[in-house]
Amino acid sequence: MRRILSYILLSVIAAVSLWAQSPRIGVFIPGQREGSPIYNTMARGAERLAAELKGSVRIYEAGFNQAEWQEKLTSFVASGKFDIVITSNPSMPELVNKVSKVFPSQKFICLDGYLQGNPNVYSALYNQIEQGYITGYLAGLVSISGIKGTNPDRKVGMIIGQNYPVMDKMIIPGFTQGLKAVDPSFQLDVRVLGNWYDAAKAADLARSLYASGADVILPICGSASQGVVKVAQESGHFLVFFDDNEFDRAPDHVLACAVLHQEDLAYRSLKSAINGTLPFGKADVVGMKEGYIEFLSSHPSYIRNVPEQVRRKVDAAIKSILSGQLTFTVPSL
Ligand code: RBF
Repeated sequence: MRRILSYILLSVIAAVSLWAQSPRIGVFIPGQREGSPIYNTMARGAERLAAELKGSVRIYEAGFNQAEWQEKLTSFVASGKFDIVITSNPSMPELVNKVSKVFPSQKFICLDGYLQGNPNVYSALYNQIEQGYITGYLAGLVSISGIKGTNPDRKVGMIIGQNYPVMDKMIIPGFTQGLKAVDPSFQLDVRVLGNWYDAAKAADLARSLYASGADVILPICGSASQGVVKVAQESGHFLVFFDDNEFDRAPDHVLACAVLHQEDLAYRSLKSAINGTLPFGKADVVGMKEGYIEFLSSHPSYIRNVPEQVRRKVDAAIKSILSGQLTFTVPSL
């Protein structure tokens, strides 16, 4: 009996340490990696950790048909090949929660999403109000600055892939609050693309927005943003970006970029999952103070394109967020 018990114990220890030594990571991308930095950086974080620990990583792109995601996630998990599955976007926690009920021994990490209380799921939501506020504040200040490419209309645009709770309750309100901190009469014109890939349609929406008096557009539409960049370049207008450093795509037209440090968040949360220290069941909210949202205020394009008095005001706003003077309450989603 004692021999059997010690055999079982040894096998368990072997299995646990095997996981710790060479973890098998599954990355479920709800969309395509190409053209969506938020997915690419998640995959990079997983690849970095797998290389470091000599583990394996499988990256699965589920494509743009959202009706298929739950089934695809189910087959991905059913393969039983992964010690941990990581995914990203605010719609995934709900699907993961369902799939988790069917595979109760599978551990999940949901980035850019919020789910509390499932003992097999850890989630981390970005405080998108901060990212929205800073880019909105900058866009508003440049729009009224009178520099070439701006006009006196108090109008700024957004092109979004689709509406979803984080967009409607955090990103749009944060961006609007930033604009209105410059001048309460600012109007935000939001156009909905209906998908995350149609660059030609996004270009049409951008043309129409710029023609209606918007001088700055924030595109949050995945790889379709290529169409918006093209139109900004052709028509001599401005863009601000979320998620990643996008200056090189149009150095004279991209005014500013806020970035999400999703690669680090993926790397660190996977690493602590593997070390057994990730608080599964918990939902974190991360933002500027935690170092996961950053405004790229020292990039040469930013310094060249944005007048100094604007940059000084934006720096002050960032300082007040970091010091806790300016805070944004995260709504329930
Ligand atoms: N962002 C992208 O960059 N590419 C995508 O393909 C993409 N697909 C999304 C699908 C759904 C259902 C939702 C809710 C969000 C999606 N996002 C996508 C937006 C992303 O989660 C995030 O809100 C923005 O990138 C802003 O940080």
